[in-house]
Amino acid sequence: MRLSSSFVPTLRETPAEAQIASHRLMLRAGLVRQTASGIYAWLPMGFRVLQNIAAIVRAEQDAAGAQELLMPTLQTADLWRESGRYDAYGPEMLRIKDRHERDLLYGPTNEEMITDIARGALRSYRELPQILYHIQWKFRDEVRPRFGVMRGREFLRKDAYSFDRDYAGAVLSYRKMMLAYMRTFRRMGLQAIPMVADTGPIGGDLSHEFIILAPTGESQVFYDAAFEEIDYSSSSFSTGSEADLNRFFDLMTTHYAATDEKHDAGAWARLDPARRREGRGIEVGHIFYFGQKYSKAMGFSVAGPDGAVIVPEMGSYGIGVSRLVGAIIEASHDDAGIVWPDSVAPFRVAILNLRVGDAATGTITEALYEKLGGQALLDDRDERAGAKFADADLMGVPWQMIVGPKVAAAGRVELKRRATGERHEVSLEDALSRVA
Ligand code: 5CA
Repeated sequence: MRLSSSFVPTLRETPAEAQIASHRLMLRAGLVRQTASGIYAWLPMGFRVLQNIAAIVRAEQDAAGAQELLMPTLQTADLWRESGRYDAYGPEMLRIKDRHERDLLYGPTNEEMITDIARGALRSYRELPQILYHIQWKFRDEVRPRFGVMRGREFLRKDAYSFDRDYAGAVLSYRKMMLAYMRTFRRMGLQAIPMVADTGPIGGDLSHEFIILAPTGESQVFYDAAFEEIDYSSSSFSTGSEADLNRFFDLMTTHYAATDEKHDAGAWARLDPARRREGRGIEVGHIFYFGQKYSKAMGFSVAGPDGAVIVPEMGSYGIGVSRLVGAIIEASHDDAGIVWPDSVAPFRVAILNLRVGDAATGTITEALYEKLGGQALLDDRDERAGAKFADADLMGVPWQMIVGPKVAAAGRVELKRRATGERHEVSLEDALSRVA
């Protein structure tokens, strides 16, 4: 992408309405714009990151055997009356009437809808288990939307729903999702810790939230250093092996981890001080087992063996895709701007032509741009070098190839790693092979 002809409206000034770093940086780097309270438009750079995050979530869901579908944002109130949640949900639910005076709502979540879809299609226990997911916009009419996309009213979430024959099966689905989540967050460069949580309006009796560490997080968290040392990759745990999933769950639940609300000072005191880790945390995911809550209320059953009737056991599993954009920035930024992890960065390399109009810098930056294809953002604007340095740091692309007249005359470039600030003068070939 050529910056000279791109829609990347960066801001020099810090927007007054933004209280936390990620919100300020998302506005300043031109990732999003607020269109109404708690509702955001994703501009080209922000949208690229959002899609990269969604792609990682999707890949790990698929690898765990979940199947993607897409349910609509609008739902009928009748569906929610079946479960009893239409009246129970309260003012967080955005309620709408269509032209025939029928009650609709903008979905805050999809337990009812997926149960309705499943009951219309599944007939036999042989068709279970199933895990279905979608990545779709949700709406919660939060009283106080704040912190930009971290607590919006409209937000993008992955939600998966599992249907199993029995409790043992539901527990396995739950553990499978837990493993998929740890891999998902690890791939985004995040240290996530699963913590026992309350189930709230979703219901059920088993729930974990996934907290990532960031200095500006909303809650204080305490955990055992063991979480940092676990190898979550498929070489140590397979989502297809029951024994692996159980061993994994035991690892996740025997080591100490708690938010301040559930902190147990006694258990903490017994932990070796060298293993104690403390920090601030942001919730980026939440998983629930709620058994037959929805299947029972909505009359969903399948034929079991020998004439038996089976009411499927269910769970639901959420990841805040749009919240993650803010959360990753909270976990990874400095005074100059965003520091994107390679896996979610909008571009891999920013090429800075420090003197537009100079033959040598022009030839070299164009050659690099052509070689890097869609991975590069070329700053070919007619701007001062200082402004280009500042914008490149602000936008946080992992590598910068800096091409001023002096290095260009020698046929070389300066390669800078955004995260460390390290800069080296290298040949074009070296620069290309290092970022590959
Ligand atoms: N149906 C269940 C599982 S999908 C559910 O609603 N879970 S939740 O309420 O815990 O939300 C799951 C995740 O969505 C949260 O961990 C968070 O990352 C994200 N989320 C929730 N509310 C918001 C919001 N207002 N803005 C941005 N992200 C949100």
